[in-house]
Amino acid sequence: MDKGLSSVLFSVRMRATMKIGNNGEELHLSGCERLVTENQVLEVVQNLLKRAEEHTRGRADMVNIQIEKIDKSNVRIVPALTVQSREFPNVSQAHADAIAFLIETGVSETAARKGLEAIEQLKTSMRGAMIYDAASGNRLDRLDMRGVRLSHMDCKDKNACLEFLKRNNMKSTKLSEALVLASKAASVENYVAELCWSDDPNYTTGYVASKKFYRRLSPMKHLESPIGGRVFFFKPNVDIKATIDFFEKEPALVDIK
Ligand code: PML
Repeated sequence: MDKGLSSVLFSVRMRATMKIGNNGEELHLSGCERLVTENQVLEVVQNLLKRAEEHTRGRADMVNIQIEKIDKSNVRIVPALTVQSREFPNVSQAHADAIAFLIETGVSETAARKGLEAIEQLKTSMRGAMIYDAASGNRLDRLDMRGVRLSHMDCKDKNACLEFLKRNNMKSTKLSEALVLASKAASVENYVAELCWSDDPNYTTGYVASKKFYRRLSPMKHLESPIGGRVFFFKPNVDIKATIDFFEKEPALVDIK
């Protein structure tokens, strides 16, 4: 790796899996993305390894860490979505609010309900997200459990990001990581909305996002449920290959204030 070049950043990506069942089927446990300067790479790798080992759903059998040099001039700066929060007495009321929000952003009721059911009906965690047509509710990405994984992204200013988490009373980085991901996704052409909740059995807050807002909703699932996932809704005329390329390959730093 080149030394001392301020014109480069490093994308550090971690993915952890565990083996389940008699035939050792691979279950996605956790994944995380950072975009950092060269002198931060080692520390970030250590943190990501620790995180893979300490996942609430179990201990990883395989951890894959990829480090890739990125030319800073290719990195896009993306504004963070505006955060809102709503709490409900139960999951069905939170889901009703999610559906209403999706419809307001331009997702059809059919597509909104199909997206919600798609997450509810998952049997295990998916590595990536599903992409749905916001009008018909048909799935547009490859129809498998891999889904589409957003990659090459981070907060633009790490201190501002820590301040933001403090202001929101968050001990974990789940909120800032999800906000980075949602903001990068929302910046792409033909994006309409997103629906997501975590597969962490101890974490019941999820969110819906539009081109402007990131609305946190609680509870989006029952405590101890290991089922969570992510659905993006796009306009029917979306170029799905270009969108997946953007999600997976284009580096972005999100300006969280
Ligand atoms: C995930 O683990 O990818 C989903 C995280 C959801 C975070 C919701 C929030 O706290 O805003």
